Amino acid sequence: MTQSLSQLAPVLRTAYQKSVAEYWNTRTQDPVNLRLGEVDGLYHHHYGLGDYDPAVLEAPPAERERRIVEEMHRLETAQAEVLLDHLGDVEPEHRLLDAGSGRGGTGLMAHLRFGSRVDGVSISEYQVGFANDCAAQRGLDDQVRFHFRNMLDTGFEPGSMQGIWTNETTMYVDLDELYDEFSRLLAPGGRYVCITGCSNDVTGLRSKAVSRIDEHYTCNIHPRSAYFRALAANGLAPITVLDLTPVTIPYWDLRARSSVATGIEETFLTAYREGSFHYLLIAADRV
Ligand code: GPP
Ligand code: MG
Repeated sequence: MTQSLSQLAPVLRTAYQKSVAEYWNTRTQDPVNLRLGEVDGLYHHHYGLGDYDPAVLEAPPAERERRIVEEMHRLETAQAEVLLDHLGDVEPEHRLLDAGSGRGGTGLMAHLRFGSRVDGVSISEYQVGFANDCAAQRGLDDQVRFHFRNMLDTGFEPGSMQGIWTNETTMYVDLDELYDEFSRLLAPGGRYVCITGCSNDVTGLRSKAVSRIDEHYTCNIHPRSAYFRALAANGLAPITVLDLTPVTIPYWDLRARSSVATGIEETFLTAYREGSFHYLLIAADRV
């Protein structure tokens, strides 16, 4: 693995990137992610998919919170499985990149599923350290590595990656810059998978609820059409597009009733239900 000359430049290059790094570096006591990750050592920074078991809400008080946390974690892990389902045929000799790797949950799952070497990049040094500790605890630190690098300029070799994914991270970057880098990194025929929240530009400009989500996470949610424009402009041809909105709503419903709710739950439910926001999966091939 080599680093490009540009990688010698600072990882954080703009005031915005510094504020995003600051947000994730100081978010070290977040029960909504830590309590869930403690269930099995896979720490996620994305939302969930699928129906929850309503019995968890009726569990006796001594068990109720634990069962809700386990159920939310199951739904978040199911979301990562859906993402990995769309990476296509990945062999152990292939390399994979997790762009915006958080605390490393999806990256570890990808290695466990495919046997491939996985690299993750994040602009949060705290998250990189946390994710590498998780990999080491599983004895996988030679196969799954997390790096303090910018996903807009990763320093990995051209054509070195068979698969790349972004699991709820594209709202932190300019899509043209991002897909320019991915198109450089992907081997011909390599696959990119994106799960994201996007605003619905069919109905006009962003809604109040979408603006609230941006404010809450220090992000800039893109309109739906921006994804397809930027993919096409950078040699990435969509093969699958799934609207996951109906299958993520139960997760938010359960999360709103849990003790780990953060206060953003009703905003997501409003945005999804009013149709101003979608939860989308896009898989695209490098042409
Ligand atoms: C999930 O992370 C959220 C983001 C990466 C940013 C916004 C995503 C959108 C789809 C708009 P998290 O697990 O840290 O969030 P939370 O702590 O709220 O569970
Ligand atoms: Mg979370």
